[in-house]
Amino acid sequence: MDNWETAKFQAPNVCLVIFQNKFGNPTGSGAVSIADILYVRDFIFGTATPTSEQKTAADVNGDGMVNIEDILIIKNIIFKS
Ligand SMILES: [Ca+2]
Repeated sequence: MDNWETAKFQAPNVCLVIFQNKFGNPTGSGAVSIADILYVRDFIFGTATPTSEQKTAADVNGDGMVNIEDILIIKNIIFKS
């Protein structure tokens, strides 16, 4: 069982919310990819302004801020899948 499977088992309601918020996928493409990292980078550097939905999707650790920590988590999602 991988971490995602474990999370679904332990907190199915939280995972449903994450799914609805397009967790880690601010581009809204339906899959988490390098493009999402570039998007989040643009949010951090202020060269792109996220919608509230994109900000929620980019804030993968849910701390209310979009920063390098979120990029590192998205990177882990990409390379562990
Ligand atoms: Ca965050």
